[in-house]
Amino acid sequence: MNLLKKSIPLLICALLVAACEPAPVATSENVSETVASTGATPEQAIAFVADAETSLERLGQHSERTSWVLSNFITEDTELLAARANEEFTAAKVAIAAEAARFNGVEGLDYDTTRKLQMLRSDITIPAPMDAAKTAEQAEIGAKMSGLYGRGSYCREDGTCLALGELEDILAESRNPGELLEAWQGWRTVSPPMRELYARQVELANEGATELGFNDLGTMWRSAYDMDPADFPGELDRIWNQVSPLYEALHCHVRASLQEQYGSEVVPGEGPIPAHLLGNMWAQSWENVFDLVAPPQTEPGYDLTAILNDEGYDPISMVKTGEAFFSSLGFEQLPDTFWTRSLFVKPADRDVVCHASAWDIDEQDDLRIKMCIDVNSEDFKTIHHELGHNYYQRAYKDQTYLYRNSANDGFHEAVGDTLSLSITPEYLAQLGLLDEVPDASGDLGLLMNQALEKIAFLPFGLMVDQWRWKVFAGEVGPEGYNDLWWQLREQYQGVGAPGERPADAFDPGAKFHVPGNTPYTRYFLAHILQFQFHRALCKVAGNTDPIHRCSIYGSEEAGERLNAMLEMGRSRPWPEALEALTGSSEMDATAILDYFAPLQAWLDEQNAGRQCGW
Ligand code: X8Z
Ligand code: ZN
Repeated sequence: MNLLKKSIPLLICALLVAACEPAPVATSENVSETVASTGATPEQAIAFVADAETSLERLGQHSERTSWVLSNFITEDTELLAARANEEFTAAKVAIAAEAARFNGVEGLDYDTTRKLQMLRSDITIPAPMDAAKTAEQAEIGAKMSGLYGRGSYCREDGTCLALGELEDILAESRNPGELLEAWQGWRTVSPPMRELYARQVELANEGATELGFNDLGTMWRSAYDMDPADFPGELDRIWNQVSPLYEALHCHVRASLQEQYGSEVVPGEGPIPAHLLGNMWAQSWENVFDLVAPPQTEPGYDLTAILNDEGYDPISMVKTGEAFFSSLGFEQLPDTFWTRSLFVKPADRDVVCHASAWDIDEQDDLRIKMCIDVNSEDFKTIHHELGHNYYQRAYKDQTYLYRNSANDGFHEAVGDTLSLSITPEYLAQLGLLDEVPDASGDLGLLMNQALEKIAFLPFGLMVDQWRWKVFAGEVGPEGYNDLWWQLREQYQGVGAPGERPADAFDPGAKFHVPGNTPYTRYFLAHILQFQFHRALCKVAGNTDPIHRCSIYGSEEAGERLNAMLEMGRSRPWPEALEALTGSSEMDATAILDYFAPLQAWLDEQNAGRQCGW
């Protein structure tokens, strides 16, 4: 599924686990040194990779199916079945990673074999130790934590219980600080039981990572970017430094506006913004407080949620509209099975994982999404996000197994969002959803709305893994998890916990991707990349307007350019894929800064005389 879990499956070493040597990877962040060749030949390496791909593909598909059933039907049985399949898959991945060490230092290896061996050594999100009991324990912990999250709800003393979706609605709609606080704290009652499970999982995964020659799991995660993992954090800092002044300007204006709404008792003029007031359960995007912070007399010009409802849209027609966007770029329609096998609506009679995801069950045509769609603007965009995963998956389906993935994980998360940036007033008018295109005087409102979603997200997208990397590196133990979480939220986002947190709180666990073990830096990268993609595709489409007014809808030229990158999958290092689409091989934030330039100017005016920062 994507939430990119290119879970790879097993083989060869299964019976040889004890005999397999760890596979050191030569980077400056690692303890191990590259070992000399064991006398293996290039031909043996080619055969090893081919066998590994066959085996992993078979096990991966099985694991994917059990995860699909679990996510659509959470019970003790499906948890157990998924855990078993995952255990088998992880054991296979680890065994193969270890055995790949046989080929370290072999001379004369071709490009693909070298690249694939490196992927086999390091692309395991949660490696297990090479001890069968520990592998099983780890798989059970994973299933348990996902179950705690998926089934989680907040029950009041009077016995009424609220699911995450209902609590999120309160966060989005209420303007009553007491109600907001209750919903915010309520959802965080699901995560304290996860803390010890998480700590044990970290211990086991770190043991697995070190057995494979990595310093810790964080190093392993940072090894997936076609560069020395030691350089990756600096690359993130470089990009963050480009955009942080814009974030700080937005933060300053939003804090001042929230203070007007709630008073300085609730929102002090200096310091972090209390996390329950930003319209979102994790304060990760702030578009639900648009009405409180919007530039005066600059409506966004329309309310997409109201339009979708007035025009009688339902979940299926929303997805059809997303599909039609891709069709307008020249992509083939989705297969019939997409429509019969996907989950579009929250079932009334059972627990499902509502967090949206896209699936590629057989790595050929069996594409699906799983979402609990509500008819609103946010879900309309999320549909495009998920379809972006599916179209990427289909574009690279003719690659060999290990290359059936995105250039880096940020690319996968960026594709659908790139199309969402083209949901402009012009596009809505083309669909007949707007009678006339609002003039440029409404742009500031539109830009504010986008910034509340995209700019507000950036430091959150960054800090989740800054937390995990420190946890994986052993910088804090379980008793320090929560304090570190809030320290980083303050540092990056300027957002603070509303009041003291209970001693047993494990607030990171209340965010899907932590119990679900989905790396999160990908979303930070995606928020940068999607603007680079958008700017490049707008140029290909012949757009001459400012890029915030550009829609690539209907441009087959843009579709072709996009597809040229998508079909490369992961066969080449990501800078080459980026260059194929944008002409540049560097991730950089100038496109996002260009897009928001008019808003930045307006924010700077508003903030003149205000005390900004936290
Ligand atoms: O998890 C997602 C997608 C599925 S890959 C819905 N996103 C992140 C989140 O919800 O926290 C998209 C934006 C960030
Ligand atoms: Zn995604």
